[in-house]
Amino acid sequence: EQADIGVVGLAVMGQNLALNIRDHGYRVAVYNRTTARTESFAASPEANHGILPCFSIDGLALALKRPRKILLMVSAGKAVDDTLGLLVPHLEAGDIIIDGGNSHPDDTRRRSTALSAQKLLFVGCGISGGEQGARHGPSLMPGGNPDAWPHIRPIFEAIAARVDGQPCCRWIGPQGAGHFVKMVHNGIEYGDLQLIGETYHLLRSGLHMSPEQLSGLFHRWNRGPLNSYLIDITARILSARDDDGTPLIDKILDTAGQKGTGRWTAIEALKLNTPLTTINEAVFARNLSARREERLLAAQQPAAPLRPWPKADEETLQFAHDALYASKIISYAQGFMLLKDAASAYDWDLDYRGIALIWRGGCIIRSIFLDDIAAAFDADPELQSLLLAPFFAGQLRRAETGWRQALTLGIGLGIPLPAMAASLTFFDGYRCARLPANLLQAQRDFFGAHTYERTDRPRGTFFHTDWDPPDE
Ligand code: NBP
Repeated sequence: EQADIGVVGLAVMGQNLALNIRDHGYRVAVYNRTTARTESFAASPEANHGILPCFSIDGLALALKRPRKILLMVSAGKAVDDTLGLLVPHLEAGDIIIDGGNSHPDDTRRRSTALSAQKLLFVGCGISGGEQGARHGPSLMPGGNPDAWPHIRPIFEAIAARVDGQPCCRWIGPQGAGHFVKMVHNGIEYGDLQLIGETYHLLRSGLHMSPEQLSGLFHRWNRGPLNSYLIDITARILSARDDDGTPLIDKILDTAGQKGTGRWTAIEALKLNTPLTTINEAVFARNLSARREERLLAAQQPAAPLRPWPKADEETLQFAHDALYASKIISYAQGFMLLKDAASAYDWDLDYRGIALIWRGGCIIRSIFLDDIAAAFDADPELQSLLLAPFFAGQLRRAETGWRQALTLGIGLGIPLPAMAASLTFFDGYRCARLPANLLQAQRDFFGAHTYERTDRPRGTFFHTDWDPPDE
């Protein structure tokens, strides 16, 4: 009996997705470049039925029902091109290849165009949720050739996470749209992690709260508007103890790793002129954390005395809460702003409400907050920015005082809060009816004759002043 779908690449993600698909009643053919991996997977107790190991590409092609559906779960980048190069000669018109890795959206666009010329249907699918998501229900963001969607939809909707009975899987758009949305999801994840980290830093190093106390606080916050997977795991991490009974968190080295999807998000924002300040600061903060030796040298430099520590009273904790919540609103507003800018640059018709809904399950950024975002787009599908939605505008108004207080506290105590500060200054800039760009335009006109527009003349009329006439 032929298989319904093939999975190529049997590392963590490929194995778990193959098992997840099998559990929904599909027969799955599997192939991996290194045969030993295929053998050990096929021999594992979990793979004892419905999994068909293949040891060559042509064997895989023969094992699949037509049109063939092949899910690639290999390392992003060159491995995808190498694998496509080997696969394509064994496929025929109408066959479907889905790249489920974290590929760059530009690569997906390129592959999509090249493969459609060969009459193959290429899909770039963002898959979120890591190992657990892959096994029990990921969030799926498929995009690419829309003709592929009816063929893969039943399988994808079956294996996806579900929230309120709805699968966390929607067709995103053509070409690289699915991978773009996944990339922004990862960028938002960077922002969330950094904002939680800054809050922890302020309270742990600034106010000397113990990991135990902080665990309790995060558990408490998890019952409010911050309720999310990341707040939950933070609370659990902070209560974990090392073998000697002391808090494990205090022993973990403070240098962050990264695989690059946050950096891609930052770069795409720069390319599209999107002011994605919170996520960009989150990327920079990881870069700074990685320079540990340099930081240790700098830490030995004499410093100005700081004002004494205030107490961690309920009011101060509320400031920290409000700063985290408000900054998170800004970060998501900027993330959706980037999606909108990409949609207009690439001519995609993105469903912003749908995107918020599919991030509610399976994803690392899953939270009740995403329901509020979906509701905002539901109330106004043309919504220009989340910051203009009455709900979020109201939440920011309520949080604003505490947000400013928390940042003032951080500055006073010498605790770096780059993403929170970037969020607040973005908020202030976004609401500013008159920015100092008038002076900037004058300066540009002064040194480069770049011209300027005037407040008292129609837009589109450009003026130049001879700022520095030679002395008579
Ligand atoms: P890895 O990203 O670690 O990739 C390992 C797989 O790629 C193995 O099957 C390996 O085959 C194959 N591969 C490589 Br490397 N080079 C190859 C080549 N030139 N030709 C053919 N196969 C090649 O696996 P993963 O962690 O399961 O992730 C798979 C994808 O899913 C990645 O794009 C990743 O970014 C994405 N993703 C991962 C997670 C996660 O939590 N891990 C979450 C979401 C998305 P071999 O056995 O022969 O070396």
